[in-house]
Amino acid sequence: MTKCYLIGAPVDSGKARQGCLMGPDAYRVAGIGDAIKELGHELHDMGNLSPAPAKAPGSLPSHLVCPDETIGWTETLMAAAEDALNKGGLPIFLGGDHSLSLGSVAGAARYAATQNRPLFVLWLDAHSDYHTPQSTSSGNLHGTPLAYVAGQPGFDGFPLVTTPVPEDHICIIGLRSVDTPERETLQNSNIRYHDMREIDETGIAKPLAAFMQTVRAANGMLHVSLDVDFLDPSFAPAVGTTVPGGASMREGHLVMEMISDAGLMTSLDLVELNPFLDDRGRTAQVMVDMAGSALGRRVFTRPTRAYS
Ligand SMILES: [Mn+2]
Repeated sequence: MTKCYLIGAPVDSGKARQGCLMGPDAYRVAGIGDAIKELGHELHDMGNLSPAPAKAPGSLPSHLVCPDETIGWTETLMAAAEDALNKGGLPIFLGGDHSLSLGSVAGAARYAATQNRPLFVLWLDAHSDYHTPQSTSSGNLHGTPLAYVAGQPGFDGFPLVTTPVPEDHICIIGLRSVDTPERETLQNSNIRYHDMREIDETGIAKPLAAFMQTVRAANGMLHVSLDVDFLDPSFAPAVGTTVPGGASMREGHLVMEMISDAGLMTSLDLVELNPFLDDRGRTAQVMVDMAGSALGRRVFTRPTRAYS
């Protein structure tokens, strides 16, 4: 039994296209609360939060979209993550665009440091989100959270990252849209990244199992960040950044079921759902089902097997 804290994060400041602010309510309408309770977990819905007032410094590049609001959200969500973890709970961030992860991951990292445990981050995404405010050409801060939590420079005015997540504690799965400068940065980093080509060739279980093994061996905490665009748009269309060729329904569930089997997940983001682009709520439903798998739902109960 897990104490699940639903944290509504209607963050829409990470990019120009609007709609993610409806995400938290769409998850509730799609039944995330009941799904959690049916799995035998304790449910605490913290409602929808609002960003702390903040003012971006003039030293940030002028083309950034809504930096004030994103700084404010980062403060708010860092505190919310720490609070839920301090209560012994599993924070589940109902996004909101991916800029919410600047706060959710930084908060989890700060908490992990108080426990003397390393934090690991599993990033399920079509993109690597490893831009800095200076390297992003679009100015969309939803493409920057991993760089921020890894302690990359350039995030003037954002809460100071006192406990950066080491690059080799980050694993990205699902990549299929990476800009050239980002590709170079990734190739020169210690981040583990697995693109769809690799998944096609080796299967999705293998790289995930290897990462889980590392987390377990280090007695790590694990933050999972699930971007809707990790999934193929044919069954999860409600996202502003659709890229064809994503994870299949079964690959998605397998990842979530393996996360549940491993019992290592300590916080979860559900991000980039844009209900305005959805088709009768089907993407919201798929994301709720994915969360259900990560929290223990099974078609059949069966002994855990090793994927190696
Ligand atoms: Mn993303």
